[in-house]
Amino acid sequence: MRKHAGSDSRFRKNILTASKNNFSRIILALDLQGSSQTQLLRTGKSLIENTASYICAIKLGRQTVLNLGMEKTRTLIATSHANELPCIIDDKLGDIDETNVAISQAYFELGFDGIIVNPIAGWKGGLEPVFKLAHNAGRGVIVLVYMSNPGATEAYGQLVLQNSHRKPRRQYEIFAERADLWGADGVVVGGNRPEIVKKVREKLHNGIDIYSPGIGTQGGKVLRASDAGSDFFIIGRSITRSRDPERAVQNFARQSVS
Ligand code: 3DU
Repeated sequence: MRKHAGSDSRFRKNILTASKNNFSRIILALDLQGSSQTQLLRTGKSLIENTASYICAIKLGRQTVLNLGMEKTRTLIATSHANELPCIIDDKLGDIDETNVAISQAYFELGFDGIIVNPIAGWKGGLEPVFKLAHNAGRGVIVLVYMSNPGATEAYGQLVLQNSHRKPRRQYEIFAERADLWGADGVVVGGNRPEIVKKVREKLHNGIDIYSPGIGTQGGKVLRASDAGSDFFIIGRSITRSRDPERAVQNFARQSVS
């Protein structure tokens, strides 16, 4: 397959600018659930406002959009932008092309700056138009390469025999190569798997950033992931459920740029 042009997207510039301005490589994962839409919006806004100076982006889980509804999601994204923070939707998108395009278009119209996709859909008739749509609009595409949950070994870690290779290889290595080939803006690798982060880092040739969830509540450590090659750290509950989210995020931020 021909190599696709890497993106020089506005998304990548904006996240780097926010990261430099705030001395932080922390992305706040806002997973809002469990109360009324009005209360969820209030909670989300206050979490953004209390942590904005110590993070470089916001990531909303799909459940946040479903629970908030479209209009309040738009308001939350606007709050993120008012604090000069890009906002990523964690959809793990992986359907056929037309469905993928319809979903990503709706997200981009809401104001999202980047989207997380699942490479299992493949390029042709799968993710190709999502990359085109995103990159034409200066948005980012981040590809799942290895998740953080224990069961991720079942698929991302499985051995795969491809026609083009004699020896079986791990699924995640193939996904990392695809992300490189497709011109992704980033890949997701669980930060609680530093040994995998290291291997993925070696596979990425286009300055593609590694985004690592799985820090804090799921057992990963910023410093270990960072030493292994993670660029950004996606952190939710250890901040949002802390008694003092501002202090929690400050600590993570300090570690993320040390
Ligand atoms: O465990 P935390 O509360 O810090 O949240 C991590 C976030 O990152 C959460 O939104 C989850 O859906 C997402 N995520 C993973 O935790 C692991 C992955 O492999 C991919 C996304």
